Order: sequence, then C-alpha cells, then structure tokens
Amino acid sequence: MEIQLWREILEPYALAVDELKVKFEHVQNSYKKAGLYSPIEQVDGRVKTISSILEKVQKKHISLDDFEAEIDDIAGIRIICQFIEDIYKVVELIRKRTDMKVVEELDYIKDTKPSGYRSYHMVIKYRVETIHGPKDIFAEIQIRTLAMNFWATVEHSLQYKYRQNMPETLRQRLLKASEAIVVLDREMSLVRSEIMDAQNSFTIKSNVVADILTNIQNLYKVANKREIIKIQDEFFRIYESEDLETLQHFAKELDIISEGYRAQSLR
Ligand code: 0O2
Repeated sequence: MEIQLWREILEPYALAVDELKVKFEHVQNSYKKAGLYSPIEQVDGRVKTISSILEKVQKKHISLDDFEAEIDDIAGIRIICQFIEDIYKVVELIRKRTDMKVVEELDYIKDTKPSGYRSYHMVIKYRVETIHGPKDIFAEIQIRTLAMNFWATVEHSLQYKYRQNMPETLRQRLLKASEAIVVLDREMSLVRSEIMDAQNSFTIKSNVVADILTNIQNLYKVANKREIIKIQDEFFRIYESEDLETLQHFAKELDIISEGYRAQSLR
C-alpha cells in the first residue's frame, strides 16, 4: 500500500460504515414504528484510523500490501442492546440478511476473553458500489449490552494508556468488574419482560397520540370548530386517565370521523 493513498483506500470502508449504520438504525426504527420492542438500542460505526491499522499490521506481522484481506475490522459497526437475549436476536437477524454474508462469528460472551472482555463479534462480507465499480469488503459487527459496552470502553482506554504494561492490581480489578457485569446482565434479564412491556406500552401510546393529533389537525381544515373542541376535550380527558385501551378505541373512532369528512370532501 502506498501510504499517500490511504485516504482513497479507506473510502469504501467509510461508505460501508455509513450504509450499515443507516440499515441497522432502520431496523431499530421499524420495530418502534410497529409499536414493538427493539432488540437494537443504539448503533455506532467507525473506520479504523490509519495509525491503528499500522499498529495491527505490526502486531500481527502482516504485509502492508495484504492489510485489506488480513484485517477484518477496518469497517466497524457496534450494536448496543439492552439485554443479552437481544444480542442473540440481532445475531439471527444479521444471519438472515441477504445484503451481507456472515463469514465468521466469535462469541466472546460464552468464551470470555482473558481480559474479561465480552461481546458477540460477526465478520461480514459486504458489497459497496464505488465509482470504480463494486467492491467486496469485510466489516466487523460487535454486538454487546449497554453494561458490556461500559466495561469495554473503560478497559479499552486503560489498555491504550498502559499498552502491554497494565498494573496487575488494575487488571484484577477490571476482571472483577467484568464479573460484576455478568451478574448485572443476568439480573436485568430477569426483569426483561417487565421492561419490554413498559417500553412497548410507551411506544404504542406515543404512536396512538401522534395519530390522534394528526387527525385533529386535519379536522381543523374541514370540520366545524365546536365539534373539534369537543373532540379535543374528549382526547385530553382520556389522555389524563392513562387508559391505553380507551385511547386506542378513541383513535379508531376518530379515524372513522376523519374518513367520513375525507369522503365528503371528495364528493
Ligand atoms: P479498536 O480500537 O477497537 O478498533 P486478537 O488480537 O487476535 O485478540 P483481533 O484479531 O484484533 O484479536 O480480533 P478480535 O479479538 O475480534 O478484536 C477486535 C476488536 O474487538 C478490538 O479491536 C476491540 O475493539 C475488541 N476487543 C477485543 N478484545 C478486547 C479486549 O480485551 N478489550 C476491549 N476493550 N476490546 C476488545 P482493536 O483492534 O483493539 O481496535
């Protein structure tokens, strides 16, 4: 690789990161729009810096000419989940996709690294379209819980600070913290269904409220003001009662009223 060309070489990887981020964020939003609990909480992405690539090339004794084939995390996506169960749902979801091919899977949750690092890694082959034509590249997807991410972020900074010379006391402390994360994730899994229910209800309620407000806004254009005020007062009354079922029923009735006005205006 000619060093002066590195920006150009990394361009398809930047494109892949952008595309993959959009795709996984779309998955997250699709769940939310459907009023469903999303196994994806957050999506991040980055292209490995040239200094980090050079470091890996040196560490792994890779020829600079082969780095694209040998380093599979030049494009990196991180998917953060709330619960361990969500990680395996996301893994299934990725396995089923037709726009990326899984070429390697490493379960560092079941086989925790000696450092205490836990995450699910998937290496995918992904095609990007460049001005020079299509290019297949590797990308690494790291899937972990919020708690695992907290640990990995802190540990990564310390690794960077101490390189190979992390003091033993600190290393032991990080291992202990990693074990605490295992317990925390396990405890959180026990309340998962409660949390999912709460989050589902919240998403459903905000979707229903958004639909009602859109309908009321549209009614202002066609219905008389007295009727709209009556509808609005009824909405506030039901909203304050916090009864989701009644709110959903009200939304359906409002749909029928709006549909009636729409049909009238077309005559
Ligand atoms: P960065 O800065 O995250 O981009 P190996 O050297 O064989 O152990 P390899 O081939 O680099 O590992 O692949 P592996 O093990 O799948 O690790 C790839 C990435 O996983 C790392 O990228 C880290 O992001 C993360 N990772 C792996 N092990 C650890 C760990 O012990 N602690 C933390 N915090 N993260 C880890 P890089 O290359 O470190 O760089």
